Amino acid sequence: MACSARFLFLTTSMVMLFSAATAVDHIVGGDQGWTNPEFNYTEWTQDKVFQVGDNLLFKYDNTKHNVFKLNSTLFNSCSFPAGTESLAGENDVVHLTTPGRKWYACGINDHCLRGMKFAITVLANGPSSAPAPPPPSSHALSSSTSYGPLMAAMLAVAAFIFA
Ligand SMILES: [Cu+2]
Repeated sequence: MACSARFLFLTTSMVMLFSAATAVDHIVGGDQGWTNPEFNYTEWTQDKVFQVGDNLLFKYDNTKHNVFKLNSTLFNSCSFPAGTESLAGENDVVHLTTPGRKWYACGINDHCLRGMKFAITVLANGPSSAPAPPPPSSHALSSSTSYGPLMAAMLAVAAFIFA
């Protein structure tokens, strides 16, 4: 018993470490896919970590379901006004490119009201997303004066890139 618990812990830790280091494809709803208005998609999100770089994979029949990205107000009321962004296909891949709260729902019939909806919080992707810019100022000061204009130009370019 203790042995299997330890093994489980070890496995879970390894999975968590692995997922922290690599982009993850999250199949929305797991084995259910994006097909079942009775499935609890909110519950599905609860043991998951979503990070910038990960993908959401919506697997569904586009004659029966669709996917809307909503804001919190529309999400809470299951409203799909014209102009709201809907994904087109049958196996839609959503690239999570920015951190923050995201809301998704099915806009067919009353699926959203029945629970075919979920919200996630996308986390910034760890330390690699915020690399400390190299400290060029100290380097520039230590370099010889003849490199001054070149350094200034490089600094300007760096400032432009990192702005
Ligand atoms: Cu649906």
